[in-house]
Amino acid sequence: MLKRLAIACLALLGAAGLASADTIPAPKDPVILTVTGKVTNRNSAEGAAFDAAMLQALPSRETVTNTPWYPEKTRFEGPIGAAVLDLVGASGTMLRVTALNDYVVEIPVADFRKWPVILATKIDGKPISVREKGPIFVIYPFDQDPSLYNELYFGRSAWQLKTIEVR
Ligand SMILES: Nc1nc2c(c(=O)[nH]1)N[C@H]1C(S)=C(S)[C@@H](COP(=O)(O)O)O[C@H]1N2
Ligand SMILES: [Mo]
Repeated sequence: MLKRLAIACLALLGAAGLASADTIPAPKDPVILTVTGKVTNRNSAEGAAFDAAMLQALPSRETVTNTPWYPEKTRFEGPIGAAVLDLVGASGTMLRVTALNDYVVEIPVADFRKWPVILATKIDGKPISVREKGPIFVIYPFDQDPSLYNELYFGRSAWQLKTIEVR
């Protein structure tokens, strides 16, 4: 009987451990990205808030590509968009992204599932300053799929990204 009780307690502790592993810790540094809307894993009233270190810890990609924004091939690096969506438990089909300059554009969630779109936080290995279209720049893998190299995807490449609303 006592043994059964002990096993039950351990099972409960195990479940609690898993649940806490799923929650997102509070940011320690300034928040640079907030994901709102249809998200289940939250760490603030608005949704899931990230500082630079939290984004840095996620699976990332390096995209080296020509772009309309820079005269030369440029190396971008940052978390994979799909990893961010998975972490926050996003369930919608559309992302309404907003930039510091109040630029707003809609990105289908399907884009993040189809391609390794990154939320670039580094350019040529260095953090992207706000003046240089940072701190976050949505970058499609133009290097991998040349069919992305057109106005539709340039328009979805929001720079100075601030919030993602999942709807
Ligand atoms: N933050 C922000 N991102 C943005 C835009 C913008 O005005 N603000 N314009 C978009 C559009 S429509 C295009 S074609 C490219 C143009 O970027 P550029 O104005 O730096 O050439 O960036 C996209 N990302
Ligand atoms: Mo555009």
